[in-house]
Amino acid sequence: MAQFQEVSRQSSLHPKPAGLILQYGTAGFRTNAKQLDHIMFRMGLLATLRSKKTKATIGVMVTASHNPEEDNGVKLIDPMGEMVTPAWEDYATQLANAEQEDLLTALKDIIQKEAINMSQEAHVFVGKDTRSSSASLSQAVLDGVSCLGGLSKDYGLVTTPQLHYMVCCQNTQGKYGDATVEGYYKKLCQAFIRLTKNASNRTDDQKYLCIDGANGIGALKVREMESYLGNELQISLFNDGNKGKLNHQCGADFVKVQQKPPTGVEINPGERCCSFDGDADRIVYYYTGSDGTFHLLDGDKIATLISTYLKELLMQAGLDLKIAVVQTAYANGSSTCYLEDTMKVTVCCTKTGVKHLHHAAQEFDIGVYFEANGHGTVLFSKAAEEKIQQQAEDGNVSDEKKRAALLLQNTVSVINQTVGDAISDMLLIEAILTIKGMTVQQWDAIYSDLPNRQLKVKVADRRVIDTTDAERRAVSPAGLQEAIDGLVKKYRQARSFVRPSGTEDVVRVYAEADTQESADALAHEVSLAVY
Ligand code: NG1
Ligand code: ZN
Repeated sequence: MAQFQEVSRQSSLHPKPAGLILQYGTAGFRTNAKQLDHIMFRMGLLATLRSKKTKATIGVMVTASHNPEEDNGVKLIDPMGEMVTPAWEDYATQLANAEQEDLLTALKDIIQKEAINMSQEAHVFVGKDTRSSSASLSQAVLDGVSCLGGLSKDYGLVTTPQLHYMVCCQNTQGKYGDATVEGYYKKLCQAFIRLTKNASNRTDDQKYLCIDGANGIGALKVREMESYLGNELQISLFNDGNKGKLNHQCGADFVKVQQKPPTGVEINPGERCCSFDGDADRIVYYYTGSDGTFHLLDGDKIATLISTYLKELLMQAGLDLKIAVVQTAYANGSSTCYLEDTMKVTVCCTKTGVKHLHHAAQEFDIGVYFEANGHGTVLFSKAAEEKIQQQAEDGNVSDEKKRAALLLQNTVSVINQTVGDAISDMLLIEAILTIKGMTVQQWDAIYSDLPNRQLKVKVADRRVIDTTDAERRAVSPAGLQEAIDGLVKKYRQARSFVRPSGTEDVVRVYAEADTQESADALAHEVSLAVY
């Protein structure tokens, strides 16, 4: 077939370095950009097959998120904006690792196993972040798509969640919104403005927000969005990419892991600030006290704020919908206690990685999911959205119930339900603080985090560590869990676990305890037990 000849011809322009083996991990492929040209071409091929198979548009995002500028990566997006299925992750790994002369065989193998009709049309949306390597790498994806006769739309520079949104809009025939960047801004900003209009006596302090753009795509997109916000949000944007290096000493991952403010941001005491990561799918908030102490409001605090707000609105609207919060083992113990004991909401714990949280959240009427690092969103079931809409439109309900239902309706619209989205989460948080008339300090005071520490340990082979119970306990190597249990017993309110990273060649260690000294000491001792 001509298509396969074209694949052979073009693949020689995107050769695989012999012997290089890469794995499609939690966030797709991610490594030094120099090793990725063949991967990108092949992911263009695979996305085209996935589109033919699903008879829907598939997304391909070129980004390495919070990794250093020298890295890059690629991730496929399924029709509803979600991650691809495990079987297709395996195909991605097989196709990526086939030596040059075996590529056609590997491709035909997938076509046969999935019984793909090669005459079916294929549509692929492609997006990229601001890394210098992203331009040529996304061109390699486009080359892969065209080889197999797929039609591509290149969105150019977009955030990861924007591309997820476009894919979902396209495959729902516009029911979720317009598959354009402008459509995205209009939907989110209009909902935000409707929400904030509900607040009486909104002060200038409430309108003012300081953003660290991590010198990445999020900064560019915030600038683009500003004109859609009217004067409802006044943004001071730092680390906008004009001077600094992507993710270097800044961004959500740096702030969360280092537990300190990013460089490049002028923070006045008490001021509300937030940081995006390199592809704007994560967000954390923070402020400094008048004594200079740093206060972080991470994904757990965000999940608590959002779920409290939603629970109150559901009560006011007289709607009986089940709300749950989905977390991972990295969630601060205080947040879990507060949610379960004080808020009385269901809390689930899943393995690390957004696809696990997303999946668990789909089981509820309303599922709020956040990783502690600030990646998360809220999912509303179809039935929940319908009930909210009915209540908002019902002529017989009280004004109070109607007002709450209308707020819920606009809240649904401001949220990007396809994936965690720093821009959408930021608008939601800003709206909630405004509606509740809450300062960042009051939000922070809902509960106090247990001091914690995260460390990375380099080992010869991280895969020797196997875990169970949503990664909270190690089942191998033998004796490791017992050693951790013994160390944890030495400290108060302590908890610790280890797991192999899905995105870096390291083992991650997490510890929390009653004081920072104890958390640091426990993390250190556990990391020694990992060797
Ligand atoms: P790994 O490297 O598997 O820990 C990290 C984050 C995840 C997730 C992925 C994808 C932590 C502890 N881990 O995974 O939560 O965001 O990257 O980006 O933050
Ligand atoms: Zn990211």
